[in-house]
Amino acid sequence: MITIGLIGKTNVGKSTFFSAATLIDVPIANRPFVTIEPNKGVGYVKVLCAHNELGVKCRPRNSICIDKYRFIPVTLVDVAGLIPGAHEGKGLGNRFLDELRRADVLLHVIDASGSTDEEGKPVPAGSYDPEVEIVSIQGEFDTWFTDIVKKDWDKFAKTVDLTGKDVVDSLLSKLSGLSINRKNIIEALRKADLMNEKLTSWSNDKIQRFALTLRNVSKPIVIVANKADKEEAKKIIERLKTKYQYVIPASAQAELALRKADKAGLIRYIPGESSFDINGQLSEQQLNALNYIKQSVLDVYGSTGVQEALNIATFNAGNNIVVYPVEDEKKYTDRNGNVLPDALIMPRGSKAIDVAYAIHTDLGEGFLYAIDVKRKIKIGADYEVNDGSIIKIVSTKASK
Ligand SMILES: Nc1nc2c(ncn2[C@@H]2O[C@H](COP(=O)(O)OP(=O)(O)OP(=O)(O)O)[C@@H](O)[C@H]2O)c(=O)[nH]1
Ligand SMILES: [Mg+2]
Repeated sequence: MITIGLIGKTNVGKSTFFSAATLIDVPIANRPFVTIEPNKGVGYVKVLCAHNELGVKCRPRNSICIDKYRFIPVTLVDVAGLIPGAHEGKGLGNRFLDELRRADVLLHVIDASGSTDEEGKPVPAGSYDPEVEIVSIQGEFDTWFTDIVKKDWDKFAKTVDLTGKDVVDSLLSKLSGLSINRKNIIEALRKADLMNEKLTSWSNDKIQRFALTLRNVSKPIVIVANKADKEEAKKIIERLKTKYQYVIPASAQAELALRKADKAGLIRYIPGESSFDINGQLSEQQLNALNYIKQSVLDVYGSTGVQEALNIATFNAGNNIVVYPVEDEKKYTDRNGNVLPDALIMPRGSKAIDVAYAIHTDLGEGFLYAIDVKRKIKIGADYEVNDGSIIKIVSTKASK
């Protein structure tokens, strides 16, 4: 399962986002440093389910299907808030970032309404420019990451150069546990223009450049412009969109309210949609709250942004695709007759052999060939699978 980490200044709505995405109750309050212990839970990314184009009714096992959509689980991690200077121990410091070592992509939640100052204290909306915190909080994260890369560098570089070990392999094992793969290391070496330089000759600046590039490729960041329900957020979001690649206007509070109302049976709401249906009698207060969400969020931005942020993080920034493995290529089932049972999130560029290993090591080890079910062709280990592919693996070893 891929892991999405939430980072951000304190009191911007990280835990509200976490709770909205996972429906796990966690402490939320309008003051700094409410979260101390990390929260870990399961959220879902949403794709159009393959059952639509096949005209079948699916029976999912590892995921959930609602109407047209397949919801595929991802791990979400919410940690304590950062403030500038956290790496020097300010606020709660940044030691808790260790909880994000395994993150594959980060959501940087900001208070786009500018209603919390540098230290997360409430201030009038629009009176603080959150662009400042984009730079400073990402800087805190980068410092933490760079320190890990730099740790024991001299000794590491000498050993690698002396023994003539493969640089990529050595970096990979030095940084194991940071959810970094071989491709990430090669891309970072290339982008930082350090491909053919001996490690012992890297200056401090070069190590720094490598670390920052590696952070960028291995843990890309999507900005969640939260508290977008407040009027003051509009202008700020427009400006940020012109400067950063991924800026998703969001109201975690609105999503949390809609998901809770749906769970309570008051409304019918599918995460990520632009509207909801009211089920039955609601109090005037409930209707007013829903109306506020409709007018200040859904009608303005088209959704609450929470689902979109998870999707953009996983598929765009994280560069992943969805693959459906099946055992019966005619009926699209597993051996128990479940139609389109699993939806796997795989890195874009994955090959048939990678799909086999992702299902089960045995399938990978005994790989003979595979079938691209939609295209009805036999494929080899090196065949690159597409987004939405349905794949049957034929192996000398059966998966358990
Ligand atoms: N208006 C508005 N308020 C929000 C939104 N999301 C969160 N809040 C409020 O912002 C405050 C902080 O929310 P939290 O989720 O506790 O923030 P956090 O980033 O986890 O904060 P710490 O754990 O204390 O660092 C709470 O009062 C939330 O109700 C939103 O989308 N809109
Ligand atoms: Mg929190």
